[in-house]
Amino acid sequence: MNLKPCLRCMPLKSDRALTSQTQAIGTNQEFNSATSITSQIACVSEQDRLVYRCGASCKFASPPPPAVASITVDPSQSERLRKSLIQVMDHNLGSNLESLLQLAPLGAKCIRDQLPSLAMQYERMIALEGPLAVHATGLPTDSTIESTPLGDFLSLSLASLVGEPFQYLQQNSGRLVARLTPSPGLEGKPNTGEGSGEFEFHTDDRILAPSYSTELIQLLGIRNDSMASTRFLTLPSILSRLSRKSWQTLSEKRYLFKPPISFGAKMPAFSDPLPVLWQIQAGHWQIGFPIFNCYPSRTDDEAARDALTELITLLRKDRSAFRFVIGPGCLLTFLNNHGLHARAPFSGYRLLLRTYIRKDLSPLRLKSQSSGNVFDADLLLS
Ligand SMILES: O=C(O)CCC(=O)C(=O)O
Ligand SMILES: [Fe+2]
Repeated sequence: MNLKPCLRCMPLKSDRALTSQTQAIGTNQEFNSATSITSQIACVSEQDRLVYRCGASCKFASPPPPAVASITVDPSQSERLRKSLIQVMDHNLGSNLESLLQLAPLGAKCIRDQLPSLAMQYERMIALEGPLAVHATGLPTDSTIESTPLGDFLSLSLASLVGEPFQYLQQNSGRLVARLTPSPGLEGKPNTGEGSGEFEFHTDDRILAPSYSTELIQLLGIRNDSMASTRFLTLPSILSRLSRKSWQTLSEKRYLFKPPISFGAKMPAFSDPLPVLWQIQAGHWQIGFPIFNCYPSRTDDEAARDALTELITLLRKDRSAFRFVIGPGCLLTFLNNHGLHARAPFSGYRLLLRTYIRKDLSPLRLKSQSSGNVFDADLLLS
């Protein structure tokens, strides 16, 4: 049989490559029907991860791991972890975030010892060798909402399993572990973590270059009275439904992005022209796309507008995203640029602790000429 390279083995390079790929592989519907005819050149969708096989030489022949790793922490494990984290914190002079950050490697050791599967999934996720998201329930939580030292310490310790936590000065009062709850005056506002209106599909902080923005977004639930849900839609699931033409257009520098509300009003009105989709290496795609803050860079670029409309329509119709209620003791951590996330509108009290995590903060430190873990986003632009 004449085996053709699969989609991931032959990444998009030029219009010519695009045409031959389209001929070789056809539409996504055809991927599925091809599966039943031959498994040799099959491109199958397993849950929402795409598995492409183009024969024995295919680099991607082994099935990928599940998109979301789910971990249930039982009450005795949770209690043990609470005690050991509190014991570490007792060595601390105060519960301010700077001193908790110093102790985070010790907290990470407690997690590694007591919840090894959670630690392992974090490591695999950030290495891009495992799930795109990790979901855990039953983690120890604080009993009050005014002060959350245990949640703060757990957040920093989890971050320290795989890298460093960080924050931007302009967001959430520059608090390293952001407290996501409606801010006075912003209640009901859509498309911001500081409001309670619907937060549509997005990645965080597209306005900043990928080397200055977060790799992981970690959300730890403290309270969620109306059980508002958070959705995560993986990039493979999006790409499997996007036309090849729009995929190509969206991967070109033809879009402008507005900064998020949470960055305040001092930012420039728009980014330079950027793509929505890009490759970090051949066949490994990433996405940076706040659905509510993206525009074609030229008003006469109809192809860019059509591709954007196709993507937005697909997302607004989506019923396949993973859905989580991040209640007390629930953790959802995902790769920012490997999917889109969204949150339903809600009423009642809700508090999540959000931590941004990168393997390495040196690009931000170098660019902003600052040390520490909180960065002035203005210095990271351009
Ligand atoms: O509140 C949530 O569930 C998600 C919040 C969010 O997406 C954000 O703050 O960027
Ligand atoms: Fe977000």
